[in-house]
Amino acid sequence: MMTRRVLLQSLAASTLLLGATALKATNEKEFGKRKPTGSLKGTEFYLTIEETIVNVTGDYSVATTVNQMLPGPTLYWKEGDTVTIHVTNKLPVSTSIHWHGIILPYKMDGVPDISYDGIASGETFTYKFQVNQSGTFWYHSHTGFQEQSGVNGAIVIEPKKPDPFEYDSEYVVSLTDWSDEKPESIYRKLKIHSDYYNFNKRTVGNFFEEVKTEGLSEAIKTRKMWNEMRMSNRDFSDVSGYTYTFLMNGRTPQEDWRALFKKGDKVRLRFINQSAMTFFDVRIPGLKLTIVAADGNPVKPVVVDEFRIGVAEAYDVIVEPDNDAYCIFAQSLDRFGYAAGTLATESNAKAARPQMDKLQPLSMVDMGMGNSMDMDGVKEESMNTHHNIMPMPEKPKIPITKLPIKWGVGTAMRAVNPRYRLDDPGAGLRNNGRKVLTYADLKNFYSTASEPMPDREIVLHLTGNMERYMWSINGISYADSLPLKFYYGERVRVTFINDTMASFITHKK
Ligand SMILES: [Cu+2]
Repeated sequence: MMTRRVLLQSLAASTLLLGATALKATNEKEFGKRKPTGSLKGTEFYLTIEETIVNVTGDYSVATTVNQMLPGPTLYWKEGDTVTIHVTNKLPVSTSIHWHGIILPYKMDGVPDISYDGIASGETFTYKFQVNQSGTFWYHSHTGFQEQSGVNGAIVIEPKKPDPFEYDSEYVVSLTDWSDEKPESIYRKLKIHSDYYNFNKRTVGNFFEEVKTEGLSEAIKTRKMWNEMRMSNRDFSDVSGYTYTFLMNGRTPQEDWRALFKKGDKVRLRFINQSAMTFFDVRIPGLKLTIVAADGNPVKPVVVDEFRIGVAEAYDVIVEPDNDAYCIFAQSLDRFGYAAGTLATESNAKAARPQMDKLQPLSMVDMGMGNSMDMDGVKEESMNTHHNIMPMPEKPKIPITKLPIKWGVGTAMRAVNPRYRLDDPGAGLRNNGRKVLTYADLKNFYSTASEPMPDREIVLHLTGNMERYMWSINGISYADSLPLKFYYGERVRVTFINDTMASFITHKK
């Protein structure tokens, strides 16, 4: 446990971190209190990135913050405006801000070593670009692990012409995963033991349960198969609630972030997953959720009870609450914890918190193996019966560029027969008695201006070695990779096949 004194000693011992003035200005009572996440509006913005002492879990810890807020301030822009954003780096190291999903000139994109040099310690970089879209987005540092330790915030862009749906009030609901541990230390532990934070691995007790339900020989076979694959079917996420506290708009479940509404109002909730590694399953017991936009783009409304939100995704949801209070409940995919808040008519109305769902073991299907594997006599049907998976729809023939895959220690597994799974709610959400959103439910509201068919398709395999915590594309690490060649004006479809059991985010622009 880190006490304030130890922290101060470690601060004093290191040459980095807060200036003396910041420490002096913080009196004992205020120490560790967090500024609530505020918002900034207009066309000119000033953001300062610095280290701030915070108390999220009961212990003092150091966050990298934007304007001393965790998460950073929500930026309100207007479609058509030109925005100017001055970002000052008061960290001892370099930083950057990347505008996630925003279409802009590449020099304004904020990715160090690709679009600019980053922002050196002590410097200010001014971003300036026209805003040519609308909806719910976010920004984050693209340097080191600063996004994990706090450099992230929401962006809300008001459209030129009204959105194709109605609402009376709105809130941003940002989800993050906070750790008092330095992200560098989490990463180091994962490099040494990839299952460091995963305590869900099978135990002897589980084995005897399996023997009861499956019989001895089946249980041994299953166990042997998983062991041969050198992984666990409880391996949901690498960094679990053991180190993470899940936050809703920067508040812990105990602090209970609250949003007020008037009965009869339609409330627009802009959910953004600003976490570093956590997928959340979100629901508001007692309310139907109408999904009206995904990643900033309006979709044909879909009514569901629950949705899974991956890292960096955003969903706009409309609810029509008519009781006094509801719980906004976002449990982590590994069921180690949850972020939660309250939607209420008055500030002290309370809503019951649901129980977290039980963990369902992963199946071979969850690993993208479908029924193509026949390992040690394990019947394909037994792995595939609990839900239906549609076959890959037949694609019109277009030229496909398949790049060679480099096999080696970094390419530990391969999805032999990847399947169409966009209509699958996903591990832990199948047959749970609730209507769960799937990617197949998402249809763009406005048709695209471009031709529906691409000129060319490029297939890329996301590869890796879970045990070594090594990740690559087509077996080639970033350091050794060559750029993909696109021709100016061509329309390309890039298909990613995830050969690993890990989840990935792909940036799309
Ligand atoms: Cu991003």
